[in-house]
Amino acid sequence: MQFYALKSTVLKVLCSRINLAPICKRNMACSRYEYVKSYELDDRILPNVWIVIRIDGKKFHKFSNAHKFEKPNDVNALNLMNAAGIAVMKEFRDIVLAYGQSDEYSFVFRKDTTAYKRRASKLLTYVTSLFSSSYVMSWPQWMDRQLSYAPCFDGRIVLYPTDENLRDYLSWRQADVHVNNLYNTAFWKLVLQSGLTNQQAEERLRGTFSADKNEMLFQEFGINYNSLPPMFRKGTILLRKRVVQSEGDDQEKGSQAIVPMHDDLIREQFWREHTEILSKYVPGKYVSPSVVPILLKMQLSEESQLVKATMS
Ligand SMILES: Nc1nc2c(ncn2[C@@H]2O[C@H](COP(=O)(O)OP(=O)(O)O)[C@@H](O)[C@H]2O)c(=O)[nH]1
Ligand SMILES: [Mg+2]
Repeated sequence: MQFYALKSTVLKVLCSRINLAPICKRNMACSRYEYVKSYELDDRILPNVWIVIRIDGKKFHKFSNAHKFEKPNDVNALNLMNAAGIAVMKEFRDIVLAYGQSDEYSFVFRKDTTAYKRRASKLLTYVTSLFSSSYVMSWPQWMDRQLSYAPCFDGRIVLYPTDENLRDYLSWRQADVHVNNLYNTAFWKLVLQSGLTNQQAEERLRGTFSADKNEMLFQEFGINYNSLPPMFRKGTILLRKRVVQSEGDDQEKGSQAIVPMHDDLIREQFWREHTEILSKYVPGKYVSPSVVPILLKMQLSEESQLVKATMS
């Protein structure tokens, strides 16, 4: 044992003299600096857990003002976020669901994904940078103003061991939209329509409950909160689906697409309708509605152009 240890020390010294790493194998291009690689940590994520990556815009309060987003909700800016979310989901096929609202997006990877050997830093940085670059690339398609400076997004990974934890996470994000959107809708009505200052509007809303804000919107502004666009009230859920024209169509023949929805995912009904999320991960069937959502229409027309191009 001692002899072996001595031999290996001698080997290390010799190797360092001739500029070779001590663990160099024959025919391997190594240098004495190679050992620094061993300082890199193994950040592989535990097996069999839901991996959620959430990105969030940096100082979007300022970014949205600088780019004159409509208040409280800018439909084009939200669709731009959705377009970037779709780009990420197209690239990472192990994402089974994504959920976006305001300046944030959450991406849920299937429990058994082996993408990038489940290395946390690889997954997090790829998703965050692809989202950011797609946001910038898609900007001109959605916004009629110039992008005046580069937006950036932070990213985090959260792991959830059970389906219940995952559902609670998504419910938490969707409940957040409801609370914020109700408040913001009331706040901006008071400011933009009733002429209150920001501070006066804040004071008026301080200590109020949801029911009070609903009542105020209805009585003072004739707005039934529940009739506002579902994207504003519920955020956007992205699911991988096979799109067919009618219920009787064969699912396998449908085009695969990332379908945006604005359903209530807190309810059991959502999980009963989309059983593939928590089970076998094969894209479920989606019957195209008469009014096809713009983000879906864009994908279907991209696909038909691709078919035309390969046929010609
Ligand atoms: N006007 C407008 N602002 C938005 C919209 N979506 C997001 N924002 C802004 O983005 C902010 C996002 O919140 P948060 O991440 O907590 O704040 P941040 O630290 O400034 O990014 C909101 O408070 C809004 O100011 C939108 O559709 N319209
Ligand atoms: Mg933010």
